[in-house]
Amino acid sequence: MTNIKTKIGKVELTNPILVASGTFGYGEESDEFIDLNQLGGIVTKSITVHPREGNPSPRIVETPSGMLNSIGLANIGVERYISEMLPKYTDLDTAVIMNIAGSSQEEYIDVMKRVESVSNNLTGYEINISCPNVGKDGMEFGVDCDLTFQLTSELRQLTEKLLIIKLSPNVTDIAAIAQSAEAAGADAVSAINTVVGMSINPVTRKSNVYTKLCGLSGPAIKPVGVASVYQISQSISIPVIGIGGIITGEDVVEYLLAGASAVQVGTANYRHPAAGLSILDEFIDFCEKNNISDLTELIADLQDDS
Ligand code: RRO
Repeated sequence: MTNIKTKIGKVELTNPILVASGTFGYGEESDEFIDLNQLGGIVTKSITVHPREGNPSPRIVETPSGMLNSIGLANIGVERYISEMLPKYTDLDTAVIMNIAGSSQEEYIDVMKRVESVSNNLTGYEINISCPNVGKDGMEFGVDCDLTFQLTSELRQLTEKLLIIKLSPNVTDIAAIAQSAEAAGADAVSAINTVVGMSINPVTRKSNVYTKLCGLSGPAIKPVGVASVYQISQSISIPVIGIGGIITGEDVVEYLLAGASAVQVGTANYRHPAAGLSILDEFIDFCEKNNISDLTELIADLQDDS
């Protein structure tokens, strides 16, 4: 049997498959379709200080091998997250990671302070500095090394829990942003958030999504995700969590070979909320068929031609 445990910072995950923020609600919606405890972890939907309705519809459209979204950070706000969601996580036996978003440094800090001030059993935080759909503000951190450094440093001072910075592919040099997160004390980075995309109806000449520009996810972006993980993992020493278009066990292997220590399954959850577990089964099968005794054998083990 392959040892599929993996470490992110101080935290050991029972397996490398997590579900990605924004594709799995707050975790509790899917518990009748899937045994959540079999996942390596759950990353919950982005939370802001105040509740948000999100963008007007249409806000999701299918594309070849993927989908576009412009949800616009619809969420229940931190106070309801604390009172309604955190208590539900106390019975779970898997890592629960809270994703936080904001439009200013103060907002991220405010959310984290409120959560840190109550007793909870969260494993850690994923900081969303990469939302493509809320105007310029949400992206400012993710495209700027200094802002990433400042925000990460501030948040590092507020928590001893796992601190993961989620990166945007919509930048010139994703590895440089990852280096800033590492220098400021992040435990890990996750990559990638969605790729900016657009879809137009040729007959009506209108955008198929209300905001016009939106975020592309699914298998269409897997090569972008794998390349980003590769570039990042060559540049930093903290773990990288790979995200983007994972739908099979072999996709997981690909991300690990590029340098990821774990992965998040996103768009595949829309096909079936238990996608993460079938991907996990396929991953285990692959490891056993290929005589891999420990998952760490795969991490960053990309071979050269010669
Ligand atoms: O809510 C969204 O529109 C959204 C977010 Br916060 C994000 O991080 N990535 C994305 O594709 N959509």
